[in-house]
Amino acid sequence: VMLHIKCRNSIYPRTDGKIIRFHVPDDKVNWNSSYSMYNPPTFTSTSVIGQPWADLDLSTLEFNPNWNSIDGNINRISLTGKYEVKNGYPLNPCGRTGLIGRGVLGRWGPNHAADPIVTRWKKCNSENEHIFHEDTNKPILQFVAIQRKDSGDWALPGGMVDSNELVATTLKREFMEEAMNMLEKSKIDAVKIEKEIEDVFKEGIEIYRGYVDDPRNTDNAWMETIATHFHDNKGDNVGILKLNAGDDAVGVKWVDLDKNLKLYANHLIFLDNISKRLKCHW
Ligand code: RP5
Ligand code: MG
Ligand code: MG
Repeated sequence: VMLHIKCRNSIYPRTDGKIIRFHVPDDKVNWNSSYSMYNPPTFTSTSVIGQPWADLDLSTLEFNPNWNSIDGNINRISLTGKYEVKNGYPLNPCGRTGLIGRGVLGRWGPNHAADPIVTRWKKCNSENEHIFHEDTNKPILQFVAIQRKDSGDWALPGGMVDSNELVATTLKREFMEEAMNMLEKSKIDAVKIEKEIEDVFKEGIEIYRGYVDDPRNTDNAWMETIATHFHDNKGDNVGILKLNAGDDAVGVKWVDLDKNLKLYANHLIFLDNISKRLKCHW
């Protein structure tokens, strides 16, 4: 498991700085290392309470989730393996975060997301030739990034897997919502958009499945994702799409892959994997 960083020693997001995580040094992250002073605050945002997509509070008598299993139509299985449940509360498989509760996450335990990584080669407009990076002499690859409304960070256009939804559906849906503003389009345009992305989304290669080092994670709720790569090699499918930010994205653009990018959560690791695969500039 990874050493999570973005969900430690920080102010909890979307709380106007009111919720501050308990300090967790690197050597106290693991649940097995004793930390007798550990006394984190408890926080579950009012924004999740009573929502149809969210769990009930664990103190609710009639709420008895089946941990580590498919619980009705809710997937409570972690991609990281079996997680522990202590005093009725699931424990973050990557260790302490300095916060008890659910924060702004809907589910106790794993919250499943999917991240589409859509790429094309950077080309010279007039000649249709690859552009090589001057330092590495390797061709530059570009991916579709969105700017998140909540944190302002640039990120992959990913989102939560709805209950009973296939991951393949989530990947397409979130791309269309966040990078193509599908929710604001007319029925006719929506059908056009679906048609336009069809070819590229046909062939995806899974490049990551597991825990996400997301700033919203807590000791009892965390993000997990399946990241899938869709490459438009000739650049004539998504390569020519009209990008338009929508839903919880406030910006969208093609970004050159580079190891120095600053991205949300641990999204940069996913791209590192792709750079090795396609032997592009990194
Ligand atoms: C990250 O949060 C995932 O990798 C995915 O990109 C995203 C899903 O959450 P929302 O965008 O729906 O907030 O952990
Ligand atoms: Mg979304
Ligand atoms: Mg999203």
